[in-house]
Amino acid sequence: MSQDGYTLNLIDSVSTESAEDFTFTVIGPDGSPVKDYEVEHDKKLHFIVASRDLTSFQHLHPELFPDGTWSVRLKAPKPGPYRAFADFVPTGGEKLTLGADLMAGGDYRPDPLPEVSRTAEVDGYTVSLDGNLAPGKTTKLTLTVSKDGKPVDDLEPYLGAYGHLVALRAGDLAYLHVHPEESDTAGPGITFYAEAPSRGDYRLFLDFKHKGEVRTASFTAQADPDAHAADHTH
Ligand SMILES: [Cu+2]
Repeated sequence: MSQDGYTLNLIDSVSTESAEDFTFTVIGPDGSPVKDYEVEHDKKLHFIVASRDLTSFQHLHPELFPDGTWSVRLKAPKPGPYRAFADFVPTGGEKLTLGADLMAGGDYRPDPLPEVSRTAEVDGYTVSLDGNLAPGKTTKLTLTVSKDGKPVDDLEPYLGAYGHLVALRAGDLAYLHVHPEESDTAGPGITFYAEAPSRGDYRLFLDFKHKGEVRTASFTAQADPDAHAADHTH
């Protein structure tokens, strides 16, 4: 929840009934809310809310008020525990990802983690995953979008790239660092570099934009110790 003297401070609770204003602050090393942020991937802050069982994922862009309060409309799709992540760069500081837990009241029925799969379907799109995560190594992942059996080569830029990938470890929801490869082709393949912290199961969420709409394709993947490290350094 805290890193380098910064803390994610969730203020509101979340409801399963209706979308409500959800507010939070990032408390800085001086004890007051951070008001100045660098723009990264087109936004000052990326807010991810995932259910503990990893069957629900929301990637949101809250509004910043001058006093350092962030606000976004938020609804939980079902009761139970969630983890929220704020991904940002405070002005003059380093990139941070802070997490905090929140709970949607009601009867919690966790769903099992979906089976490991190399393809995901969303709204008539098929997204296929090439490459493997590997514990302790950076590897290359390529996601390829098609529709009705045809490659989609007119993806639209979203957050400064042709796709945005978030990867979370099953169980503790550890957040992986993923970097898009700079590309000037608009699909059908979108390449990322990711490093898994350990063996185990992970859930990958790819946001991509086509014909004006952002969709999310979700995959369960296992970190493979035998996968080859990518020839790519950060
Ligand atoms: Cu974002």
